[in-house]
Order: sequence, then C-alpha cells, then structure tokens
Amino acid sequence: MKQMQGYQMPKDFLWGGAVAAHQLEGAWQAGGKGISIADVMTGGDKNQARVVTETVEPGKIYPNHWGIDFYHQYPQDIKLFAEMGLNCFRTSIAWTRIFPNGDEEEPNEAGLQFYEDLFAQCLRNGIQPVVTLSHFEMPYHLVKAYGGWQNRQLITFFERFARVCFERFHHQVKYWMTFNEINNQTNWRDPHHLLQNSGLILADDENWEEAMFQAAHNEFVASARAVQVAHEIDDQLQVGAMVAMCPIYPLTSKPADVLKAQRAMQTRYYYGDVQALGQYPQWLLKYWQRHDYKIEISEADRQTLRAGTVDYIGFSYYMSFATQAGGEQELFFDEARDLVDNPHLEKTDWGWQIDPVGLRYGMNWMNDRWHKPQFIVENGFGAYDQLTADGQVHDPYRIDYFHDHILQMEKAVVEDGVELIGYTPWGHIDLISASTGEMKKRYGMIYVDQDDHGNGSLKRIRKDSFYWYQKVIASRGADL
Ligand code: BGP
Repeated sequence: MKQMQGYQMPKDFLWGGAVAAHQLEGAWQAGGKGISIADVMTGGDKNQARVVTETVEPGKIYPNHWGIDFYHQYPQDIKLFAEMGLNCFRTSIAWTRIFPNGDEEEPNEAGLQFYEDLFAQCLRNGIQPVVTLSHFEMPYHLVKAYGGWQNRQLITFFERFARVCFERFHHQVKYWMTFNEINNQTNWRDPHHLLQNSGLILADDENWEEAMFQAAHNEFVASARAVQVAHEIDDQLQVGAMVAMCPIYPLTSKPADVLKAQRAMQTRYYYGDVQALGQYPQWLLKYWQRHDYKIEISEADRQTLRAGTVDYIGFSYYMSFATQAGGEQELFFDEARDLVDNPHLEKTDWGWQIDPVGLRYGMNWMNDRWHKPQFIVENGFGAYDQLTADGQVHDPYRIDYFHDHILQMEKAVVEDGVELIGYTPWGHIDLISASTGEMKKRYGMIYVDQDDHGNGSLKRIRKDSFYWYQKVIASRGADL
C-alpha cells in the first residue's frame, strides 16, 4: 500500500461521506412517501442504462425500493460514521417524502419529521449534515403530469419544497446544494439519464437538445430562487451548485484536438458559468441562434440568475476523459460525448478512467473560472469487493485510490490556494449504484451484506479502508 505524508488540512475542514436518499433509504412507501423517478427505474446490468417503467410493475426488480434500509437503520449507521471519525455527512432529502406528488400546497409532516430526526442523530454524534435538495429523485407525478423540468411550473414547486426545507432545518443544516450533478444532462440522451436528471420523457422526433436547454434553464432559475430564499430565511446558510467534474483533455497537442477539448469543456461546464457567474456564456447564445432554438428566458429570469448565484461549488470527481477532433462536424453538444480512452490511464471494472491528477487540475480550472469556494462532495472507487473467509473485506485498491486523490486534493489546497470546504467520498457505506442499479458496484468503506436482488443480512462490516480513512481523518489528512 502507498505511503506518503500528506498536508494537514485546517481544523474546520469537513471530512465526511456522501450518499443520496433514493440509493440507501429504501422504505419507498413509508410515512406517506410518493413515487419518485428512482422508484420506477429497474435494476440494470453493468454499463447498461436502467429501464424506466410506466408504473411499478409486479415481478420487476426495483433496487431503490429497498436501498440498504437506512430509513430504519440510520441510528446505528450514524454511530458507525462517527466511529469512522466523520464530522459531516452528505445526504439528500427525498422530495417525495416532503411533497409526495410534488405539486401539493402543504408538506407531509411525517417526511419532515424523518429528516429532523436523522439530522438530530447526526448532530448528537458530532456530524454536520450537508444536504442536496434534488438528487435524481423528483416526484414521478411531475414527470407524468407536467413533463418534467421543461415545464416552468416546476420552478414554483421546487421553490416551495426548498423553502419548507430551509425553514424547518436551517438550525440543523448549514450547507445545501440544489441539483445533483446538474451538468450531467448534457452528456446523455438515453431515456434513463434524461429522466434521472431533468424528468424528461421525449418522443423520438422531439429535439432533445432544445428540451434539455429549456429544462436546464428552468432548473437554473429554480436553483437561483432557492439561493435567494435560503439567504432570506437565514443569512448563515450556504447554498452550492453541484456539478460533475470530469476534465476533458485533448488526446494530442494538435490544435484541432485542443480546440475540441476546450469546446467539450465549455459544453459540460456552462452550467457552472450560469450558477456561479449568473449568466449564459456568449458561445451558447450563438449556438442557440444558429440552431434556431427558442429557449424561453424572461428578463425576470435573467435578474434572478444574477441575484441567485451560488455560495460555493460542490462537485463530484471520479474520472477524466480525452477527446480528439474528427472531420468537419460542428463541435459542441453531441461531440462533447465523443470521448476516447486516454492511453495514460487505467480504468475501474466499470470503465471509469482513474486520474488523481485530474482532480487537482479540475479544482484549479474551476477556481480560475468561477472564483468560489469548493466542496468535493463525491469521489470514489466502484469495485467488486469480496467478503473473505475471515469475515473481512480487504480493499487495498480503494485505499490506493483515496490515497492518490486526497494527496492531489491537499496539493490543490495547500500549494495552489484553492479554498476547499470539505471532502465527502461517495457511498462510504455500500449502496445502490445510480447508473446501473447494482449493489455489487460497491464504493463503501463499510460493507453491506446484500446482493443485487435485495437478498442478504444487511449486516454492516468495516472494510480495511474504514480504518485507513479513520486514521486519515484523525491526522487531518497528514497521515495518508
Ligand atoms: C454520481 C451520482 C451518485 C453516484 C455516483 C456513482 O454520478 O451523483 O448518485 O451514484 O455517481 O455512480 P454509480 O452509482 O453509477 O457508480
């Protein structure tokens, strides 16, 4: 295993773990919860997009229905997180626990109570909750009855949801994020991802790009309203964006490759431009013009975007990509997905290219561009873990991954001066994979005994990485 002395992070640095409600809570119908988009997505296979069903159909597998039963087991789980040394815990609030259909006037008290109790348990254990409002789990009713985020009415519904959460939890939760990986909508046009990110179900002849731009715009306005509302309620609240940071490098130094990589970065990160800088970049306005896209943006929207810029940039970091120019085709959105393997990098079993230096690169890139504090709210290594005969899980590969990434993170902070609020590795307790619906794609430092079909004792077992991270946190990042 690697050993290298890291830098010590400041005393108030947040060391945590990150999850999302639908990937671990289970109890999909408890306490008056409504049906979310995650509830109608079946389990998938490795690297296969998940299937969205019209309703919950008997005989199909819906792994989000059971998660890892965190809904019932959280009191003990939080204690285990405290034993690990976490001082923060990122989770999301399932919108459907608070507004089961999304468009009600009044919230569901049982849902609010659940989160109040969960956050209280965190605080009792010295753990500060960090909350994402919408993490791939919007009410399915808003998809079916309103067409998802293409519809401006959702701005009102989301604002109401955000207000209720800020009012109820502002004494317990300081750091918030609005939409998880908001920029992931650019990358995918398959039904699973369009639904997961923006609640879009499109007919074959609909222009996905135009729909995606409108949906993203409405989310930007909703997010900016949420920032404003949070600050009205409590000026201590910090509301962040959440972008998926996957740097895209030019495969070679050929100018055409470099230009293509630059444009791929522009397409992926214009979301951050809007949320951090309060306006759309020029190249995108030109792009809409050329394609004759009519995106409904009012003057009031523009003002809202300017007034509701985020307080910090939350981001996930798993991998980087490379790209190369080909032919004369127009660059940008479709081509932003036109990615090639980087011959200098290795991959996980799911094909994600492992690039610790890319984390430092991405942090510097965002710092130069958006000038906001940052918060690494996801980073991790999905792997097949083995429960061995000694009843343990030995995961040196995960320790190596974290070692290398945390070291680069520390360099970005100490050597490059990036302001970083904290670090919450993804799925520090095993949970359901968002992209595949599998349980066997494990990220945790805590093993959960359960298979892809929901069979297992649900017993929690500390992996080797648990003890390693415990030691890292105890030394504030110096002992890697
Ligand atoms: C991010 C999501 C998470 C999470 C993670 C790992 O995109 O915000 O919800 O699941 O990636 O991805 P996966 O579970 O598909 O391996």
